[in-house]
Amino acid sequence: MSVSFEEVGPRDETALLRERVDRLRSSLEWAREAIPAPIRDELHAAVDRCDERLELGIDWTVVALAGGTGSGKSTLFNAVVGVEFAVSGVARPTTSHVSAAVWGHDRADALLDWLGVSVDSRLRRDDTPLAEDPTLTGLILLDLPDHDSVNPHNREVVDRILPRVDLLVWVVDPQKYADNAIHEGYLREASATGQPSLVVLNHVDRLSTEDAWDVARDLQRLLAEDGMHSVPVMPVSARTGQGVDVLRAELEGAVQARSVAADAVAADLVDAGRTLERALARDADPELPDVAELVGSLAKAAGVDARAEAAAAVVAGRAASVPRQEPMRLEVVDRERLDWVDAASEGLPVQWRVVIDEAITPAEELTVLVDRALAAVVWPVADHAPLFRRRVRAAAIQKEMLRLGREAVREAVEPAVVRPTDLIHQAYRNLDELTVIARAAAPERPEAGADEAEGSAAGAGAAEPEGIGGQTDGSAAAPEPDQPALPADIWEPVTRPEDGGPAR
Ligand SMILES: Nc1nc2c(ncn2[C@@H]2O[C@H](COP(=O)(O)OP(=O)(O)OP(=O)(O)O)[C@@H](O)[C@H]2O)c(=O)[nH]1
Ligand SMILES: [Mg+2]
Repeated sequence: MSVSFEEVGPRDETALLRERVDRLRSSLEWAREAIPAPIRDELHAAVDRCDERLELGIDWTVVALAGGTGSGKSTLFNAVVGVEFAVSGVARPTTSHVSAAVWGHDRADALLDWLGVSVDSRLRRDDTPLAEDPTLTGLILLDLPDHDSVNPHNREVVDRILPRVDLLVWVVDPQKYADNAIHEGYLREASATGQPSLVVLNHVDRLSTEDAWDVARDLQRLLAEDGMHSVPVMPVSARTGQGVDVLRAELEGAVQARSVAADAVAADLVDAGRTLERALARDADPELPDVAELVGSLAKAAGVDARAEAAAAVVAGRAASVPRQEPMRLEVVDRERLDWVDAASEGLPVQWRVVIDEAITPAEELTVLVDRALAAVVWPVADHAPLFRRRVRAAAIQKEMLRLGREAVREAVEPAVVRPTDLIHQAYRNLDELTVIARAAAPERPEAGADEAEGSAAGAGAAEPEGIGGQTDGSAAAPEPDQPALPADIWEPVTRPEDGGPAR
């Protein structure tokens, strides 16, 4: 049995999440007024949290060795790392500050600062050959102080760090395993919140194979009694190195898995999506209204069509001159503008209409812009044409004047109306994308217990241990369909009292 993690693809998740968070932030800026203040505050808080986590780097896998004093955390840390770095000892408690081994190209300084690991307690690639193991790249292994310390500071450190780790490795001593240590909050809390955890039964070199089996089985039973069916027990001797390779294999598995930080950011975005559902219309897909129609209407209202026609008449000899450019009428611009706002906010919640209305240039200003743009046009001169060319020339000048006039109007309208509308629509779509993600995430939520049981079964062969003293018999009885899932014994199932005897 192996701890089950959700597998993810290549580690480009930071980029993807960063992009989504950035989009959420900028969309919130754009759509400020469209989102009710309490919802907006919630979303801003989510963005800040995500920023903080992304800043620390979410691609690290943080594994903590925790447990009672003298259980062998520091010795195990050194055994995994292959270097005597963490101080182990006989004086209790020995460790009062956290040591970290970092496998990776990056120094993870921000994350280690955040975790409170002092600079001289960081062991890195530059310092030792430990990072040469590419299967562990991305791992940060922490040696914690004892949780049950006489020193209250130690407990504070453990309390602060444990919720932030991706895998909790709880180290127990065979002589103390049955005391209240494993019944205490940490493991149960981890189990309840879905935080992957495993129990290392250390010091097995001090037991006979038979006793070690008994102890491990009993430990597994105690965990199961406490509802921790999916927490595997791993027999190890940090002193002789027995079982350490199995632990390393688990650490490799953890490195391949999604990190707590990545999960937290993704979950924050899903929550943001759910929050946003209250501010967005379901399945609305805002469309940009017809720009050519707006431009055509404004140009016509500014007399472009009439002047083009008049120019054609002059060329054709039917008129003497082209009338002067008349100033735009405000009420026409106002009407066209409102039609645009209506079309652009169709299907959206009413606040979005207000936001679009406010984002685009007001009618008075738009009137001036259109007038100014048309006044700057260099119009072709309309002269009488020779008789046989009149029709062609008249059509050409009319077409050219319409083109020039509409182009000028379009240039005025593009930044004043079209672009702001488009940005608000994009903001809406970005926010709506989060609601879609949230909806998609909802059915995937596992029913409590179901997945864990599956995970245990699937992982059963993943970390087939050597067994204590070479014992490898791992045959497991299949659980009865209506019975609770077997505890996640890494090397054999636990005999439960209700089975009325050994399970195999
Ligand atoms: N025989 C045996 N002794 C061990 C094993 N692991 C640790 N020890 C010894 O147990 C003692 C305590 O080990 P540490 O690694 O300091 O224990 P710790 O959990 O870090 O203790 P604190 O830092 O006080 O919380 C040391 O003397 C170790 O040599 C083991 O697997 N077998
Ligand atoms: Mg220690």
